[in-house]
Amino acid sequence: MGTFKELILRIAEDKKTRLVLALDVSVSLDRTNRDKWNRLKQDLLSRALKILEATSDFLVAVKVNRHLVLPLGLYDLLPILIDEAKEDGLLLIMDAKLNDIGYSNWWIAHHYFNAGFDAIIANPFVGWKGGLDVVFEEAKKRKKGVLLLCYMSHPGAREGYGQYVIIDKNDQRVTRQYIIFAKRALEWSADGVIVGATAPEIISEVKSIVSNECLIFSPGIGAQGGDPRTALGAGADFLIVGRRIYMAQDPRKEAKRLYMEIAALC
Ligand code: OMP
Repeated sequence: MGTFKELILRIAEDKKTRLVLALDVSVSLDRTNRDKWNRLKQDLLSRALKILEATSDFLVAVKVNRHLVLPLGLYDLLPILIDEAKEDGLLLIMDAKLNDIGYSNWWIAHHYFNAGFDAIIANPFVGWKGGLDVVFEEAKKRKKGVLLLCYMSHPGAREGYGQYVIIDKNDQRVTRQYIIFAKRALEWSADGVIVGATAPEIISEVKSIVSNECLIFSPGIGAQGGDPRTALGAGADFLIVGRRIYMAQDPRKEAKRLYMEIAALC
């Protein structure tokens, strides 16, 4: 069994695809309607499984966010979906955006890895010592992947990920926060970084730093305005796509359309 990076590249090569589905379907569970909970949760699981079945031919991985984990439950109904994705030969990425002290981060990552996730997304803002060090150790021990946020896809990303940081107090030299994060991803041996497809010029800058050592995953295609051609052209290795696929009239058709578009570009 290889590392997460090796596995995802192998699947990408075998299936000729670079598409990660963000399976963010969800449901509102109202405490006053507790009787309905089980039915609504079962309906949500069926919906998610249907989308997975329709699109899995075109995917390398499925990214799950709390939209789905919270209503389905990590050790309740979610394992059914995880097993199905694994049977389809897909990897599972947990979008946890880990952002806490090490002890808490460790437990959160430990649970997601135990539940079957192959990689987890973390926020480098919390730093190494007593922050993400234990997550990387746990991941390494279990051959799991860690992907670091580098520059997010929403407009407000510039306020944090895009801020200027003084790197030398004496001569007031500055750099951008995402440059520091890209270098940190290399230093920490992260499997990948997340850079929004909405910022292709930043994808290029990050690519020039991480080269092929660290994979670039780009969300923000479609619903957030990013474009597959521009993101891949700038250096993204994988595209993370949610609403454009699962909200489409025909998710299979939409996933296939993206798959063909990617195939023509890679
Ligand atoms: P769509 O906008 O529906 O395609 O979904 C994008 C998915 O990627 C969602 O699950 C977001 O939470 C996630 N995401 C971003 O949209 N932007 C980011 O900068 C980072 C992520 C992420 O970490 O996956």
